[in-house]
Amino acid sequence: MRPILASILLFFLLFNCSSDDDSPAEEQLPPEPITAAFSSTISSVDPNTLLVSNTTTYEFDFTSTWDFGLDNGAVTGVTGTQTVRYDAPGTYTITLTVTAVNGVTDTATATVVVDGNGICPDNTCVTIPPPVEETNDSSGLKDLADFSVGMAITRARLNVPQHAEILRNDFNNLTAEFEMKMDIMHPTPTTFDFSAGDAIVDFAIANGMDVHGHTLIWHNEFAIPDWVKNFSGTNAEFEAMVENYITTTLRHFRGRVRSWDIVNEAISDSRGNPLRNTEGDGLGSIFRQKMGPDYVRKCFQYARNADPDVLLFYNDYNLALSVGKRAAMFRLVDDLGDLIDGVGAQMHISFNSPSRSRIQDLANGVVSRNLLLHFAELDVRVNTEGNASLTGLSTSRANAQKAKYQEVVEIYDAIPEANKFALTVWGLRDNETWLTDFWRVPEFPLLFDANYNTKASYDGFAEALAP
Ligand code: 9MR
Repeated sequence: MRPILASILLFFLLFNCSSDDDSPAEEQLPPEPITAAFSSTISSVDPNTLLVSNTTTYEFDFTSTWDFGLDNGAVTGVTGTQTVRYDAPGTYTITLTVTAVNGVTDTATATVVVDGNGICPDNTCVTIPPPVEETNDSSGLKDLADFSVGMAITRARLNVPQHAEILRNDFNNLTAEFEMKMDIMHPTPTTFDFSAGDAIVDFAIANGMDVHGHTLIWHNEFAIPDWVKNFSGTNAEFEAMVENYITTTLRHFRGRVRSWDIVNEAISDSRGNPLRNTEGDGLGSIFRQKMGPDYVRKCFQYARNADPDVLLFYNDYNLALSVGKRAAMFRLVDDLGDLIDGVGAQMHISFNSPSRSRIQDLANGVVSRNLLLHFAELDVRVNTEGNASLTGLSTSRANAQKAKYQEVVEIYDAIPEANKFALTVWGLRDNETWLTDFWRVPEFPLLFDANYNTKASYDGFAEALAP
């Protein structure tokens, strides 16, 4: 053997002998075991979407495989935050498997619980109690009517047993009097608060009632938060904010709220009834100012995109009394075409006005357009003289009020089945009415007195429906 070959052979022999008990550093296993970890947060714009981030840290290379518990199986090699949508209620398991270069693996798992509202934070869902047994004798207003009979409600009043009992007996369609408006639901630029709305919706579902959402976009100073009144961004940013607000709200209540007033009181009472715009004294609309003349359509489109199944309404007042305002409303509604499902005609009326024929004309106009009609916010003033010392209803005024209630219900009851939606009364007891604050005189416009006794007006409502 030549000397050079002998030396190479010797080198390999030496290397092989020593390798058993003294491995070179590059062949050692990575020193730390790998530990899989991830975090997740619910999307702020879509309650059914989870944002999942891989937080595994490791000093050597590793691969990651996700299984989000959905039908599409495992995915390997994706990086960054994963956006995962859980549409159907149920319980899902997310599994992250990480594999180190040396083949060692570890897994981390988390459970995702989804209910009708979306993904449940900390897997804690609001429990919706099962519907209660009907305890009444089926003679309430809702039992007499072949349309929904609605009532304005606040969260606090649901906790008053007598109040709740009357709701269950007579009504089956609830509207939040103020707690499903923008000032409550979107109190700061970065937060939403649906807690009061959720309580009202939960009560309704537990008692077999529907909820009419009221109202997403309303210019009124009492319905928008200060940060919107003083919005500091660009018009494009304002519009994006409105889209996000409508989308977030409709998705939050999806499947639990049957219908929404998308835009409320957009039409001005001034000559020609244009859209409210830059009028002072709280009569202008910041939405018109920032989003342009097409803002109503934009809002309806955002709503339709967010929840294609919920019924969309335009809601306004004096539509029976004012021929001009009614015409302006129908122009707006006609322009919306398929984006709108129904008209909410607020019925803040008086015992002697508007006339039966004007109310009928309004109903006819909605019916002729194949839209749903909501006689919304019904109350019938009796103190039109503004008597500051009025303490109650005279018999003749009580009977006149009864007749007007009966008239309104008869007109509604006579419209075709296909156009019927709901007739909603704006408050239960006379002492709860907003009209006292508004007109600053005593008022008795509702179906129940302060002691929860039915009034003649209640009988008028019932008699209009009697077989
Ligand atoms: O009756 C409602 C009153 O309790 C609220 O303070 C107010 C502001 O949210 O809204 C009142 O309801 C209004 C309704 O939402 C729209 N049409 C006019 C009603 C009376 O102002």
